[in-house]
Amino acid sequence: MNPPAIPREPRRSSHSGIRTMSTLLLRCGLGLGLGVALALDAQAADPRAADHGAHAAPTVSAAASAAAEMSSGEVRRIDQERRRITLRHGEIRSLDMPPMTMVFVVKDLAWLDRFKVGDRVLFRAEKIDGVFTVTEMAPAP
Ligand SMILES: [Cu+2]
Repeated sequence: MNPPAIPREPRRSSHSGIRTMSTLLLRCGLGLGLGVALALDAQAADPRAADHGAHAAPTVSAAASAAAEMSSGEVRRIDQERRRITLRHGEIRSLDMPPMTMVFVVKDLAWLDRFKVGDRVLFRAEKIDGVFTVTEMAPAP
């Protein structure tokens, strides 16, 4: 809630300026809406082109940054009931952690079925609500 404006000469002229501006913005918005509608039509006509435009670049950069943050480890113990996995891991730079063996909570319970004791893995660990959590996990290449 704004306090009522005190009417003064300089303000009055700027107020009319603002009104003109919002009219322009409104027109501009309508123009954009039309533009988006046309773009959507174009994508519908050629779904292959739209797919490349929308996904190619983000997928590459996401994969690259994920690989950079993955740490290597070996599964030492699996605890289905408590949703935990014990990993002997290498350095985890994002957590400033030296190599050690420790327990993590896993984000995806399916990993506890997929991986077995002795498996070598690449994983990403994050501290979520104060709990070290494996948020990504894959077999080591
Ligand atoms: Cu650790």
